[in-house]
Amino acid sequence: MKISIFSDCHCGYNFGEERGEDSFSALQEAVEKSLDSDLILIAGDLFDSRIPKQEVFARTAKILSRAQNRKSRANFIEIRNKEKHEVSPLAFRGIPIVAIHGTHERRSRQMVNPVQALEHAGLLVHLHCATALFEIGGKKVAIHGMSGVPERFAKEVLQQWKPQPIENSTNILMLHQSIEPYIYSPLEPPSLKLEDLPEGFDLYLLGHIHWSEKKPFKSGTLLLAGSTCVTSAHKAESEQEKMAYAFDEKNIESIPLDFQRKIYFMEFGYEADVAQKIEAEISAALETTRNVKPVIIAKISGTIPKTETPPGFSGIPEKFSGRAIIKIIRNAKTEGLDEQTELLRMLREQKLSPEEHGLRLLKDNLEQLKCGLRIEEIFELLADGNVDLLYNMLSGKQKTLENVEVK
Ligand SMILES: [Mn+2]
Repeated sequence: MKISIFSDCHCGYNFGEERGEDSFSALQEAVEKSLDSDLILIAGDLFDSRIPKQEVFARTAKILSRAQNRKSRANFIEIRNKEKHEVSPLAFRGIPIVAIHGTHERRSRQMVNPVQALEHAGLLVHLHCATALFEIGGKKVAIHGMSGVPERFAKEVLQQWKPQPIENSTNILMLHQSIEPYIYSPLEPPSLKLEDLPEGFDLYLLGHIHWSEKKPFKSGTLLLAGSTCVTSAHKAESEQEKMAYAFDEKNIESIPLDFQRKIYFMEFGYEADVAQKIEAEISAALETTRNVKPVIIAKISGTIPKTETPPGFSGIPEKFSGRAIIKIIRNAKTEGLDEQTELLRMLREQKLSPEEHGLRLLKDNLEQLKCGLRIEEIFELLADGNVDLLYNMLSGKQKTLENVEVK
C-alpha cells in the first residue's frame, strides 16, 4: 500500500503578493506526487486562514480534485465517532483524501471551517476525534484524526477521545498540536507531551510544526510532516527541504518537492553599524545564484543605547528585491524600555487591574509628550465634551489650558 502524506500547505499565504503562488505550487506538486497512492492524508493547515478568499478556496479545491480522477485500491469500510451521513460518498471517488483542520482553519463549533466545507463538497473526509477505516489490497488501515484545538485543551480532548488502535489494522494517529518537545509558538505552551500519546499505533503523524523530523517512537514511527512551503519561517526549517511523504505501513519515504525557496536565517546583535553588516551578509549569501528567489530572514536582537537612534532597515528589502525576499525582524530593545516590560509583567501577574494598567500607560505617555496635562484634566475635558481642545493639547497645537474658554 502507499499512503501519501503532507501537511501545512497554507493555501492562500501571501495571496496577491510576491510569494502568493508558492502555496498553490507546493500543493499542486504534493498532489501530483501522490497520484500513484491509495490514500492521501493532510495533517492540518491546508488553508492559511479560516475564511479563505473564494479564489483561494476554489483553486485549492481544484487542485485536490485531481486525486478523484485517479484509481485507488482503497475501499472505505466505516467511520467511527462521526455520523456516517456527515461524510459524502463522493469523497471516496478516486484516491480518498483524509484531513484534519489546523490552527489556521479553526472556527467555533457552530461555524463551518474551510476543511469541513471541502468535505461538504465531497472532496475529502474531515476528522475530529474520529476514525476512518479503509481496506487497501486486503489489509485494513485506520486513520485516527484529531483536528487542532487550543493548546491548553489538547491533553484533555485527547484523553476524552481516547483513540485506540484497531486490531489487525495499520493504525495512524494524526494530530495538529504542539507536543513537547515540539513547540511551534512559545506564546501558546503545549499541554501535551510526547509520552501522553497512546500506545500501539504504527504511525504518529504530527502537523503544525513547520520543520520536519522522523524517528522511531513507541510502537511505530513519529513523523513531523513539516510544511510544504515557507510561511513564517523557523530557524529549524532553514536547513531542510520541503517534502511530501509516502508510507507503506512500515517505512516512510521522503519525497522532496521541486519548487523550493532556500531559506537563510541570519541573526545579529544590535550594533551601530548593524544595517551594513546585514547587507554584507545578504550579499555574500546571494553570490550563489539560484532560479528561485530565496527568503532571507534577518533577526536583530540586543540593546539599543538610549542615546542612539537605530537606523531604518526598510531600505534593505528594497535594495535586494530583485534577488531575494527579505524580512527584517527587529527584536532589539531600547535601553530603559524595561519599565514597560515590567509593567506588562505586573499586568500578567494580575498585580494591576486593566484600569490601573491603562492609567499608568496614559500617565507615562503624558510625561513623554510633555504636554503639561494631568490625567484628571484629561478626564474632566472628556467628561465636559472638550474633545477638540484635548486633541489640540495632545497633538501640541495648543500649548496651555490657561486663558482658554473651556465648555
Ligand atoms: Mn501551520
